[in-house]
Amino acid sequence: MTTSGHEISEAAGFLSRAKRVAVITGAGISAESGLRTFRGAVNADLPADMRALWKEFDPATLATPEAFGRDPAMVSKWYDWRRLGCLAAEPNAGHASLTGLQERMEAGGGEVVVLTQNVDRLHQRAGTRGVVELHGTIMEWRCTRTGTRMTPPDVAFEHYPVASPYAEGGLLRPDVVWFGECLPEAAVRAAARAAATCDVFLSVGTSAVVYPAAGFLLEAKEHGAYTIEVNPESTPASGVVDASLRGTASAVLPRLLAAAFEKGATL
Ligand code: BJW
Repeated sequence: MTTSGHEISEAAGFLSRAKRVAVITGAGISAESGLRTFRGAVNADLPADMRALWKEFDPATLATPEAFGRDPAMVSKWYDWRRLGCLAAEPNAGHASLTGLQERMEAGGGEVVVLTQNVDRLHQRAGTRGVVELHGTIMEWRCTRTGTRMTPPDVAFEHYPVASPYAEGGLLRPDVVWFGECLPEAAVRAAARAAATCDVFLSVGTSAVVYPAAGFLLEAKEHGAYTIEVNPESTPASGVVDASLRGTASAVLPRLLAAAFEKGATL
């Protein structure tokens, strides 16, 4: 089901009057850049290699510190494969819309903070500034001994696991947040502040099941923000938000923002 013009128009009205907007994004916003989501329904229109990652791979054997401890070669190789996929991907109209919203609102004295669970850096490549990376980034790797971060070259590592150049016996691991690991403190602080102070909170392309990230929408709502979800499927957030806009990010965001820009005000 696709969202109606009336729903878009009402949400756009709130957006056009907002001074501060917080946006949380998930894997769905990058799906149209060719990157696989983790969960979600299998879309029959998609080729098999675009199926949700957790339908083909087991998160417990790949996305936990214990998995890396057990089999660092396999985990590193899998993440390096995904890193190369991110490098090959291009931002899409969904990412570009959020950059446009940020530029337009900042020009009018407003603020847009993009909180992302994505590790792919596509928001930054689309020109969004100050992106808060809640789950780190696959584009940087860090030494297991010293914590030193580095940006790998644009080609696959030669051997797995990857020996750290920074400490004897250390390994390089992707600088992402695995299950059971804490999110970066500064990112959590920035997200909590954005959620507590925004007038509109927009949730785009996330299944809203992974915490603490999924909690920021609830915090924003408790603080009185108008909440909007953009997702082709329903999620646990759908029953909570003020506007649930059904459709893909690249279809809905340009429509929503065009309607908001038309309504003017601070935008
Ligand atoms: C489109 C679309 C299109 C498709 N347009 N949309 C409270 C309750 C229960 C459990 C917990 C809790 N608090 C903490 C936990 C434990 C755990 C957790 O949340 N588990 C739940 C899954 C049950 N959380 C953690 O462990 C976190 N750490 C933590 O809490 O630390 C404190 C602590 C420490 C020790 C002990 C206890 C507490 C860390 C979470 C780390 C998540 N890491 C991953 C992997 C990152 C690295 C990698 O890339 O591999 O992050 S898991 C994976 O899920 C990834 C994502 O960022 C994250 C969220 O997924 P996302 O982005 O929502 O994607 P999908 O695929 O789920 O959804 C895509 C959506 O897009 C779908 O809805 C589609 O419909 C939609 N879509 N096409 C728009 N074109």
